[in-house]
Amino acid sequence: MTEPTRQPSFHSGFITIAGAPNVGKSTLLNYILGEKISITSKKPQTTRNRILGIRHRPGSQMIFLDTPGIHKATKELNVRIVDTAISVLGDADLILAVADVARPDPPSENILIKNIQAQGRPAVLALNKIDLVPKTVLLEMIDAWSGRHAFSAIVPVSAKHGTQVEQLLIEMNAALPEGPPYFPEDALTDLPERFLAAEMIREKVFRLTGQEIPYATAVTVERYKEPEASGSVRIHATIHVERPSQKGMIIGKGGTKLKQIGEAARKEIQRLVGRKVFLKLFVRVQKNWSKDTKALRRFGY
Ligand SMILES: Nc1nc2c(ncn2[C@@H]2O[C@H](COP(=O)(O)OP(=O)(O)OP(=O)(O)O)[C@@H](O)[C@H]2O)c(=O)[nH]1
Ligand SMILES: [Mg+2]
Repeated sequence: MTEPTRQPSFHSGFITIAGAPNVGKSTLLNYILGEKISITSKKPQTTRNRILGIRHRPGSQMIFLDTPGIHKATKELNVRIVDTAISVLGDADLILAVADVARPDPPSENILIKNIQAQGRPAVLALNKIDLVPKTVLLEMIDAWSGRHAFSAIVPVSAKHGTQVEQLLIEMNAALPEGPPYFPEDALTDLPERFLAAEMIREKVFRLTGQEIPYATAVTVERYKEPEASGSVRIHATIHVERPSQKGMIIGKGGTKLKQIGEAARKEIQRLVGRKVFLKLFVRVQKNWSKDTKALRRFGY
């Protein structure tokens, strides 16, 4: 009698990327995917929704869920985005906790650890931004973190430079359960282009405006018209702010700021959809939207 041939096992699962604000979660996701789908900026609380991205490897499919930064929130918008992050932890087969070695944030990290322990799922820790600290500091960090929670693995990385990200992927692969692929082989995300377009516009507002402006901003897409044949994608989008003074700052002197935002966003969207994009931006005041439950829901939070 012949032995039945054993298929090599396939591993798959959902990996929730979680951590304090600004630690580099979205930068890490983009590096892993080799494609920018999650917006990033120097300012905390950039990500506001669950962002799904799929990494296909021989023998595995890793479905990443990027989340907003977990912290002690007081403002209604932030309370909501932290709730989103914590609920996505519950969808995970594996949690990828991310921490910043250059700027520890113990209060937020403690909330993260508490929630990981409440979920009782396996977790791998990426200690990010190792390019910013000397080795001695890093070794102390590894030591301190290994005493805080029983992570399956702790991997020092630099998401910005890609250092040790392959090692991190190998550790995560090992921690994933056996299972079939959940998405087709060429799928990158489940997010509609319309949503990603709004996000790219929001990123440019985060990167190109100062003070409270990014936090007073939401973006909606009113019109997203696919081209007939090889024409351009036509997008009409609105940047919502809370006060007339903020509207003035988004538009800038002679419309220069809005033009800058539109041009940078258009290039990003074009790269993402692989077609020429025509983008028209509007700015509207929606008084105190970030404290208005109905408006928050309308803006997708
Ligand atoms: N030097 C250095 N900077 C990094 C690294 N990874 C991310 N950054 C920077 O850290 C900042 C925050 O990165 P994000 O990816 O937006 O961080 P995040 O954790 O997604 O932030 P939120 O969505 O606000 O919670 C950006 O300016 C990144 O360029 C790294 O490995 N080294
Ligand atoms: Mg982010």
